[in-house]
Amino acid sequence: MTDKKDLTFYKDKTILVSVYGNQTPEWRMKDELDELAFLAETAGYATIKTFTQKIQRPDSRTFVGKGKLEEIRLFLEEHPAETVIFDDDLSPSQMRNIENELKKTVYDRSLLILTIFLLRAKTAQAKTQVELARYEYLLPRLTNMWTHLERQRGATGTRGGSGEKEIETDRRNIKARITLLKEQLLKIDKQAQTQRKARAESIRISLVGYTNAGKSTVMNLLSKADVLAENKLFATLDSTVRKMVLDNIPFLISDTVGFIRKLPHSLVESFKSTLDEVREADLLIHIVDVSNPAYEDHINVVNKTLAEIGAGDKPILLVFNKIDAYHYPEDAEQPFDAAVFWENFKKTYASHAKAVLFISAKDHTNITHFRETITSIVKERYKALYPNYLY
Ligand SMILES: Nc1nc2c(ncn2[C@@H]2O[C@H](COP(=O)(O)OP(=O)(O)OP(=O)(O)O)[C@@H](O)[C@H]2O)c(=O)[nH]1
Ligand SMILES: [Mg+2]
Repeated sequence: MTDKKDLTFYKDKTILVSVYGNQTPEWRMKDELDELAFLAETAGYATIKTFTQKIQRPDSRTFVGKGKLEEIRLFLEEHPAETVIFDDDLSPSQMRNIENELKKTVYDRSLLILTIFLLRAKTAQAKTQVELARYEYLLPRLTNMWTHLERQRGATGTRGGSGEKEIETDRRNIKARITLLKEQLLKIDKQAQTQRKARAESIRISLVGYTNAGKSTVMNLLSKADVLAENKLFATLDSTVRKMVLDNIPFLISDTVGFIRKLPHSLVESFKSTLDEVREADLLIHIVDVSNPAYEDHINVVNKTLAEIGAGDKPILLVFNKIDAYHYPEDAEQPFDAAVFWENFKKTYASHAKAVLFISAKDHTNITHFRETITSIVKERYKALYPNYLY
């Protein structure tokens, strides 16, 4: 969460709204809200208040119940926040209803993630992919966007006929833009495909994982690359490929966009070509931030997303990172032996991966062992590919 002293750095204040099933445990609610606040912060919003509601199923009209919405409205009368961020996706009509009630700009989870991607896209490929995903998100919501604009202009009352006409023109323009972006992406994909073909002979390893797990830090540590690694969500949106040589055996290693809970489908779709690097890899190194209490959920999200992009059956090296920041259980046996602890931990995951490792990329703990494990897997793979080569 944001340090209160830092609030002035942010251009906008926001409130967060999240609903949970009746059975959701407190720690999970806290974790999901922390993640949402972190997403908001990455997009440039400081959270001043969170509202949660436990309900069986979201309200079809306003997502949260009537009473909760009124509570939010009253809070907004007293406090300066121009945006309200929901942790889930809202239907176009839910978003419209909520905006009408609150008279504020409403973000749902997809729009928030899209906004972050838009802010952070640097290369032509990433920019085109995000723009495509954004237009696809906007298309069914054009009426909402007009309401936004009218509110900004301070217009009141119902919209006149000209608004409807302009929405129709916008719709046509956006459709044309989507077609153009798709064509541009096809061209970019073709170039990338040619590049990847040139690499097809090499053994390829891809770093994958939940956003902020430490993939880029590991990439930099292993390959001396210079990928931006920072404490922000989605610091990386492109794939970076580096050549490495371990024990005289060359291979390629790539770092790419991280995954997150409820990643908008349009983004997964449009980032498919960035994720080709993952799909075509011989080995995936799955980096997990073990210091995050929700690391198990994160592992599941990553596995599910990998399956969704067609990379669900690749050999995996499971690497638990950030052991320096891990909170050991308070009821642990005394005297506490960390080595035994991790050995037991490993057993839980042994069947899920080719190997399970525990490292700290920050403190360089167990990195030699990590390199050795990669070397032996790469060697094994080379032997299978080139059985007559002398090792
Ligand atoms: N305490 C601790 N922090 C780490 C470690 N490894 C990485 N970090 C920090 O975790 C944050 C995220 O690291 P990145 O390498 O950018 O993570 P990423 O997985 O590439 O994240 P995205 O590109 O945003 O998906 C940074 O602030 C790192 O300094 C570690 O071993 N211990
Ligand atoms: Mg990264």
